[in-house]
Amino acid sequence: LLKQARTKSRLAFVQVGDGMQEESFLTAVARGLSQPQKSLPSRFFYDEAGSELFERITKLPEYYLTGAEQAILESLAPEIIRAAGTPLEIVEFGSGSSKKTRLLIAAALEQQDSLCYIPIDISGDFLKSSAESLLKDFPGLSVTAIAAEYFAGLSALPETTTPRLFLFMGSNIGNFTHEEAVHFLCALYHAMGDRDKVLIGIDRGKSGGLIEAAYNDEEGVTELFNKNLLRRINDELGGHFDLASFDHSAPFLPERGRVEMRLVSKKDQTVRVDALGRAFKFAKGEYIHTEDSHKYSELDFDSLIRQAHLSVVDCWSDAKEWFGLFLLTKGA
Ligand code: AVI
Repeated sequence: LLKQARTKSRLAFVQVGDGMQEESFLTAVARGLSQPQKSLPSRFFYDEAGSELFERITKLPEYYLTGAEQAILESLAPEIIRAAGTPLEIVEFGSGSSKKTRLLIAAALEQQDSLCYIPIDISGDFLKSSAESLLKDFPGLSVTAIAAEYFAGLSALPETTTPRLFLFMGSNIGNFTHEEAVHFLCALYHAMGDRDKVLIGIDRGKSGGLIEAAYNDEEGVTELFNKNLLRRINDELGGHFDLASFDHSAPFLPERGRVEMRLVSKKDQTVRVDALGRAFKFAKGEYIHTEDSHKYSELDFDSLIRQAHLSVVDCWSDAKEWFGLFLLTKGA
């Protein structure tokens, strides 16, 4: 009981109000399914079930991204923390289970007695359970968990005088369009103090076959993850989607430098969504665009961050050079 109380006093939980968030699921579905090219924002994948499915994806043999990033951190976390400079606080966008972050937290606590970790994630339940498990394992840690989307989370950050290391790992930045990525990095730039740094995980350009396999796994977990959007519409908005009437598709498009996740209608069909009081028509072969996952060459990444007045101070790769971690600072 005492141990529980001790971890509780080191945990602060901030739930950012709905008014601060981007458009609601209801509005996004109404808008996204009314466009000539139907689409749904990928951030709605991550309710509790979706976050768990994503965790399963990270353990799939085909999904090389997590393993490659983990391998870099396993051998280089202390070096990364040293390059970032201590003492520091760690802020993480899209923290999920915080599994890989453990390595950075452990490395930071080797170099400073206490550490404040601020994970920002849209899945509040997931955030709470991972914070509790971190607090149990790291006595020197305190956690301020912020349940919010990225931009809202950024404006909810507490004031501090300690330099911060902002983490945006797992190729999460790849799910932004280039414009959105620049917009987000600019917002981050403005939230950063002069001594703050950013660590960004990038899925580097590589053979299309390897990339496509990662998004079309044998076990079909990515398919379930993709279809979780339709399941959410059914459960939360009174949708009548028959999940079996849609195919998961995830082609790699080299000319766009990205994988596109799609849900392809297997037949002509009309689907009602009760909460919207309307129905949506799908022609056979028509698809809902559900996610972009960009893969970056070093050159393209460099030009992206320059638009936000950030520059690379250091970078680390796995042995196969499939994944890169880039440490950025303000200025040229
Ligand atoms: C979270 N994000 C970086 C993943 C990706 O690879 O783009 C989401 C994902 N989509 C399908 N599989 C995994």
